[in-house]
Amino acid sequence: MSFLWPDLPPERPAVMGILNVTPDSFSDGGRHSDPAAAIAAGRAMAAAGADILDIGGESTRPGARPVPPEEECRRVVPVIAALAAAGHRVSVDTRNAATMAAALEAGAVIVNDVSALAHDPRALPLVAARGCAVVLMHMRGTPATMASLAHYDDVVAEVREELAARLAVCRAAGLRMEAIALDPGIGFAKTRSQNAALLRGLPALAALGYPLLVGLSRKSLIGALAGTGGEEPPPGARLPGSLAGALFALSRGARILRVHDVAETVQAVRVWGALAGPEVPGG
Ligand code: HH2
Repeated sequence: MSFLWPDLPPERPAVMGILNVTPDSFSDGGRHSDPAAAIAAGRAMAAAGADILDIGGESTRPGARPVPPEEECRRVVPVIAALAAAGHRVSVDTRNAATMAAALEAGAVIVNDVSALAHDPRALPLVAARGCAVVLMHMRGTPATMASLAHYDDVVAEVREELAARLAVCRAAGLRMEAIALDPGIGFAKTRSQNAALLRGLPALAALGYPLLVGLSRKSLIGALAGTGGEEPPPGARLPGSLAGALFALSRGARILRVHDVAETVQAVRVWGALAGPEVPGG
């Protein structure tokens, strides 16, 4: 299947910068809650090399409280409109069809839904009608209930089966299949060891034939793997571990990395790509 995401470079991995316009996101909550600060942060990410700006107005951290779509739109639409008007490729991180519609209207070109278009029954027909690009992420339950649903005999096989089932539903609903990217949903209804198993098992998910997006930036898996003697670095101190995890994900077939630290990731990806590619540039 060819990769038809809105004109992303085919020859190198893509970097998606995370811009949460929320008071409560696990890592950057409250940093960009005023639109001007969020727009400036988005411009800075684009200047640092982000291929996509992923704008969200609802935290999906474990136990987070749902945000009504009206409030979510109030948070994200002005930011999306300004960044899309400035020529940046914008995705909207939402589970709500009303927010998707308003975001697409404001210039977003990708819908990133942690529920794989299952949370809101109007989301699937909306994305099918618009023909926009979409990220289908694996999760069980909701951010409020997912922690109790992390039971798998074989996490890689079951996540693959559940994503394949979602793909079948999307196909039947008339989605543009070449505009879909899949995401294992690191940290969503998985324990830390299940998250690690999924990263190792990415080739089995890539075999479904869709580009893989991976989001592990600053997540608790990184804290756990980086920690020593029971002490884990807090989210803001997880950059080195996040870069190591990102490069590992690329080596296992990830195509798009969803990250907080754009400039650092772009540099790491560039070096990794040059070394892993056929020739080292520069002679
Ligand atoms: N992770 C988060 C949110 N959205 N979307 C995709 N496709 N993949 C992910 O792994 C993913 C996601 C959670 O991270 P973050 O946005 O930094 O935090 P919060 O949900 O607290 O806003």
